Amino acid sequence: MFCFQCEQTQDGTGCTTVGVCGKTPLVAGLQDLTMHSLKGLAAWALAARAAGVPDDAEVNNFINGSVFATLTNVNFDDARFVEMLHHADKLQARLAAAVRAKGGAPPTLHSTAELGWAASGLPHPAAWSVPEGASARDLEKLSRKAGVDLRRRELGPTLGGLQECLAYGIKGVAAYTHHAFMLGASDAGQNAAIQEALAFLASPQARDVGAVLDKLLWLGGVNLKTMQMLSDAHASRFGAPTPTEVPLTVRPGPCILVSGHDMADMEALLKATEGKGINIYTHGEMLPAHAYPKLKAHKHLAGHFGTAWQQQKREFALFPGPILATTNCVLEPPKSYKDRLFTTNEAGLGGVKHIGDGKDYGPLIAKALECEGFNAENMPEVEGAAHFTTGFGHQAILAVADQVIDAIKTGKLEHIFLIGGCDGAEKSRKYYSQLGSSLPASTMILTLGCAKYRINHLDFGNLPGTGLPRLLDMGQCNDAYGAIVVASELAKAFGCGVNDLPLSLDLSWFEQKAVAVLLTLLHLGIKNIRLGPKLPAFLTPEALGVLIERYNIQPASLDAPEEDLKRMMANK
Ligand code: FS2
Ligand code: SF4
Repeated sequence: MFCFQCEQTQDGTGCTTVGVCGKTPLVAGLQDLTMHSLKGLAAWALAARAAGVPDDAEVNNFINGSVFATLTNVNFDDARFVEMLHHADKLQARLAAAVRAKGGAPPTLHSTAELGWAASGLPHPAAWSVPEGASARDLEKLSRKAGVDLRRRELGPTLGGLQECLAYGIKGVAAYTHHAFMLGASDAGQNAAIQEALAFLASPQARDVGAVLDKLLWLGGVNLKTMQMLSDAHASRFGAPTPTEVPLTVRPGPCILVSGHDMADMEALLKATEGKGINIYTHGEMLPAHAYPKLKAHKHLAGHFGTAWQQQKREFALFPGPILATTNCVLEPPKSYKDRLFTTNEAGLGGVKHIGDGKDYGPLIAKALECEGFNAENMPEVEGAAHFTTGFGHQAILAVADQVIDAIKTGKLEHIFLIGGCDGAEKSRKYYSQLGSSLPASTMILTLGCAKYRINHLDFGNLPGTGLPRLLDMGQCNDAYGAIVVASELAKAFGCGVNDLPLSLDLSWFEQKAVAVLLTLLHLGIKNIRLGPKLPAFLTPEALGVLIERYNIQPASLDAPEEDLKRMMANK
């Protein structure tokens, strides 16, 4: 196997024997093959659209969901990928028949020599299908001909890495699009754009470094629209988030813990457990659920338990009830809670119960009633603050925009920091806590994503001379759009560009949603972004050089947060 799509990749170069995330070579191979197959299905979907075949909603959602399944820490279940590969073939055959019926043109089947992967041996994705009778192991063997490593060797590390960067950006955009779809929002143009980007990767144009760089920035623009669609979908379905204190204490009785990002599942589960005496708690990225008016109206949405995804093995083991993983980040569970863990949507783990599209929460509810639940003996002691505060979406911040603007003009607010993104297991991520705790009192901090757990236990108080809290939790990584709205509105108010505001972005990245968000920031021309804890392994010094030259992207100074602080206060 070879995988270097996330920040924690082995030795900062690539996972080659087993993933640091726990991904096996079998699953890694099946994921590579899934991406190969989806490039072909995307090419057929584009051909169908060009031929005037009506948009096929099943194809669109299947592509987005399956791409999402290959994102880090989403799905480790080899059987699900084998199913996906077979289903992709069926959908491809359906599209091909529809194109023929309309007299349309099929996708151009470029040779592997034209694509620059001559040694691959696998045909162009639009002409490839699962060989009859192939087992999962056979497919894994075959995947070695479609793997990242081979393409990188043939294309060279710079072009190969940039192509992978595009593939990872697509994974992020597809994940956000799929999240929006789960909330009832979809957009034909966005689906077509994802397919265009996938098909581009199987075209000779992708052999040109300049064309790939252009495509990366274009995809950043696609992602901006996707994040807006997701933000609008959340607000229209559950109401705009409002600032909310979320208890970290627990109530006695049966309980269910919900992790991941999916608010549609949260709502459905709250409805399914209404009046059953079961309390629902959030973990990790589900914390912002408490801020949505229509979700917090359910009185048994009781509080928050635990911190970020990388702590799940310890924290899930301590939870005396079942756990529902709605999306990333999931990890292979130890025995201590495997029988209490359920996945749904694109999340998957071999041997763990999966709640399918029919959304029958019955077994999860039965498990909650069967488990010990919280009682006088196992109530956790909460150290420090008894609550987290969340719900400062762009709507809430813009409602006090006049006060923020006034604070900047009067010098009460010297600088705003966005410290957010992903969390992860590396010790070096303590940089974000160190930076947060060293910020002067005349600063405010926007945070979002699971990186918030590096700073949201700290007491920042209010901005002196104002009633404004200094730490504003804007929500999940999925809510990054809100930060863009706030920055753009402030820039408008001051009649300047976002780069001229007293604002610095210090981003903590881990997986491919963060790649998509970064591309959006570059698409918007935002400069001086700090990125850590490590720079992406898939970008060579040459490719990074382009980003540094154009956007002054800087690695976080892990050993000297005070140096970063000084430079950021000077807008550098
Ligand atoms: Fe956190 Fe993990 Fe949110 Fe990422 S729960 S790192 O995949 O999506 O941010
Ligand atoms: Fe390694 Fe990350 Fe790939 Fe997992 S997703 S195999 S940790 S690079």
